[in-house]
Amino acid sequence: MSRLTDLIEDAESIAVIGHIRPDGDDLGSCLGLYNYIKENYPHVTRLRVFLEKAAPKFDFLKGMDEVSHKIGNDDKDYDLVACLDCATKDRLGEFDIILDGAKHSICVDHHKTNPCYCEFNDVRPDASSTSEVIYELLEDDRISLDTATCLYTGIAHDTGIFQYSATSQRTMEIGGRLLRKGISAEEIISNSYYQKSYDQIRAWGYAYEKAVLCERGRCIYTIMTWKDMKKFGITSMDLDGVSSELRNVSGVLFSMLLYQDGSNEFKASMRSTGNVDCSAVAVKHDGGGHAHASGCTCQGDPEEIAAMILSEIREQL
Ligand SMILES: [Mn+2]
Repeated sequence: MSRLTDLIEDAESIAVIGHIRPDGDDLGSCLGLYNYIKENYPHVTRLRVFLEKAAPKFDFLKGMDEVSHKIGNDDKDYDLVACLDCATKDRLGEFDIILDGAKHSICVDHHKTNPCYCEFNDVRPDASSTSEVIYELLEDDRISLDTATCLYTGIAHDTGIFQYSATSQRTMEIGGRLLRKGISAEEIISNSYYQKSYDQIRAWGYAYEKAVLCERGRCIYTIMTWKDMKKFGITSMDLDGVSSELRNVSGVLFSMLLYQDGSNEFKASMRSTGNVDCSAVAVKHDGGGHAHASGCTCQGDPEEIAAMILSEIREQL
């Protein structure tokens, strides 16, 4: 039993909400919890999951076709709202109205920058993923194959396939327990993590070609404008992973993808390693995340934004 399941026991209507531009961990944790409630708590008469539209590669997750992308008139009075993997209230996007109207709320997350904006908050910065935290809050023997598939997807994505430093012994144990449910781990990883479209690999190639190595080889960044994305017929969602790949360049401690998100607006997707904490820089610009993976939004010329962020990172080198 956990606070989360206690709250579920006492609720007849529940909304599960994720963050804007949902990633694998957000989708996996939200749909994992959604399926778990649906399968184990028949007394919950109104259950919905709210997420922005996700990349089609995640369509295999059970419940994806039941996700609500818009708020209806009757979505403002849930007994319980669970906000998952969402580091700030802002990142709930338009779904924040659902949180405001709910009787009770709980936030389950692993972002160390989370200010605990719900009534109850279970934020574990040491956990590899929100999906891992959700697993800890549920009962293993009530987790179905569908729920296991969702949670495994979330853990695999947020750990870079069990690679990043937040991958603990416990993470691996949970991965093993989810495998025992009979999930198709190879298919999940191949289809949702590594597989790319032809347009996408060409766009990634272009992003690499434009990458600038600086700070004596310790930093690297690249910029993708709307024009660039249009040229390859992709959206910013297709660039998910570019920043992590750039960090693989030998000698690099900090990598960044700046992609256009408004006529005068760019999003910085940052990755770092070792002692470089990119979340400190993200927070400065009203963003957030983890020490080694974070993001923020900045206005202005992208080269100037890059110069500004690099000057802040330089202090940590
Ligand atoms: Mn996450």
